[in-house]
Formats: sequence, C-alpha cells, structure tokens
Amino acid sequence: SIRTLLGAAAGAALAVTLAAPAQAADYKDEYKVSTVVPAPFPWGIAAEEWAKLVAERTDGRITMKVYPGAQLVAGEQTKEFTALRRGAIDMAVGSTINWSPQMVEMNLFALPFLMPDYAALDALTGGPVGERLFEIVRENGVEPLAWAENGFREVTNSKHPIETPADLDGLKMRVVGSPLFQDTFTALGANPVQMSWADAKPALTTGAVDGQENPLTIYTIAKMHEIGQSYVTTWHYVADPLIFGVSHKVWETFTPEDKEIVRQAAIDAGAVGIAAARKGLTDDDTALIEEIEGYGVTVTDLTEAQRQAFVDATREVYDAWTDKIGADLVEMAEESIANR
Ligand code: X2X
Repeated sequence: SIRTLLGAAAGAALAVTLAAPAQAADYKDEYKVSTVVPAPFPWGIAAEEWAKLVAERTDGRITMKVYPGAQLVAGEQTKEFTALRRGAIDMAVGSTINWSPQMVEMNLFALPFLMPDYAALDALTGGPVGERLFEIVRENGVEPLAWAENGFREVTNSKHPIETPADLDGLKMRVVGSPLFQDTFTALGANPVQMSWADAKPALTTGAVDGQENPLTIYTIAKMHEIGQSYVTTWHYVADPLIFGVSHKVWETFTPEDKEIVRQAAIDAGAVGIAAARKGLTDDDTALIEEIEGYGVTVTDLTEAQRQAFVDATREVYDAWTDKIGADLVEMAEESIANR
C-alpha cells in the first residue's frame, strides 16, 4: 500500500540521516585556523591551501577559515599555542618562534647559525629531530600534521650595511618570540626590543626601531623597502619552519577517515607553502634578491670569513641555549645536519 511505501521511504531517510552525516552532525560549521600573516605571504598560502584541500576532499564536511594577523589571540602571536591547546583556537599554521614560549625545544631552529642551508633545515624537519618535536607538540595537546616554512631570517636596517658584528652596535632591533633572540642580538651589541608583528611595521615606519629580522618574502610582501629598511644582509642565521596543528579538542572529534584527509591535506599544503617560501631564494633562482636590489636596497652577502665572525660572537648564546633546549636534542640536530 501507499502507507507502507511511505513508511519504508521515511524509514530509509531516517537511516541515512543517522548513518552517514551522524559524524558531520558533531562537526562545527567552521574551524578557525590561526596564522600571523595572510596570503600572498607563503605562510598564508600554506594555510589557505590546507583549507581548500580539506573542503574539497571532505565534500564540505569540514570547513576551515583562515584568521591571519594572530587576530584570534588579539595579535599576541606568542600566545597562539596556549589558545590552540585549550581549544580556544581550533587549528593553526604556527611558527616555531611563536610557539617557543610554551615549548622550549622549539628554540632549536633559533640557535644562531645552526642551519647553513635548506638541506640542513630539511634534515631537521624530515628526520628524527622533527619526529621528536612533533611528539612534544602532541604531548602538549595539539596534533602536529606537517611542516611548512616562513624561511631563513635575514637582518635588515635603515642605517648602514651590516658586514661585521660591530655594524650592529647600538642598533635598535625589533625581535619576537623567546629571550633567545634578545640574547643573540645583545651578544652582537645591538639593542633588541620584543614586539609582535602587528607593532613591528609601525615601529619601523616611525623609526622607533632601526631594524628587524625576517624572511625576505616577508620583507618584500610587507614592502619594507618603502619604510626605510634599505640594508639587507643575507646571513641565514636562523630559520622558522611552520607547523600545521589541530587542537586535540577538535582532533578527537574527527572520524579516522577525516583525520587522514586533514593530515594529508596539510602535507600537500606544506609542500606548496615551502615551494613558495623558497621561490627566488635558491642557488639556481635568485630572483627575489634581484627584485630587492631593484628597489635600490643594498643587499650584503657575507663571505665565509665574515659569517664566521657572527658565529663566533654568538657562540656563548648557542652554548647557553643548548642547555635550555636539551643537549640531546641539539646533538641529534647537529648530527642530522652533518649527515645531510
Ligand atoms: O613576527 C614575525 O617576525 C613573523 C611574522 O615572522 C613571525 O610570526 C615569526
């Protein structure tokens, strides 16, 4: 009869409602992803790509929205990890620098002159060091999924070329993250001042600070050549990789299938982000350096001997922070780099 047919149809509809999207019913309408900078910075590109791939591969079951400017923590980028582990933020693509106040081991990448090149950086993130750091993130309530990259951080200023540690003497330098940065710049004779990215550009514009350190993609996209940062030294002293992380508060609600999709999307987005971070900054492609020189900026490339003077001047900082980070981890890193 018609009634039986209707009953069966209703029953089938109910079964579908209960079975398939029962998982999705627990999901939020939107997952908030924290970053410090938006696209077209490589960092923002990585986060946007992650959100895009997840939306596609989950047929919209998981919707992620990127909130740049560390706005989910009112611009206080060094509090991002705390908010993430508590579940106040769902997800983040976060810098090891900004997460180092909560996990001292993240300072590894900020040990002055530990990593001479991209191969060294890859040997850390792609080897036992990366695994250990991911364990630490996980122990702290966040699921780490993949690496992306902000980049090698080069020093810039408005006064004169920096070729020797003495050239940093008395310069007011904006830094962020942990006291390791203060120690490094103090050892070099500069006056470091801690401030967030939100405050950095105004401080550089008004001349409240003389210089800063950041990857050259940040320098060009933020147009630092237009605010008087006319001297760049490519000293490669530290780099900050980025970590794709999901708060365990959110991660635990995902089905095994969706966990796998979100993880693989992060790995794929990481590759896109790393390619963007290195574009124009490799041995066979120096286009970004030429772009910067085209703005009338003086770019100083240190000789091996010149670089060694900076290594020597920061050696005590390296040793003191090796104790804080953990001698075992630093040794593991040095070994991975030596065997890269
Ligand atoms: O604040 C910075 O310098 C930046 C954007 O590079 C980081 O978030 C570490």
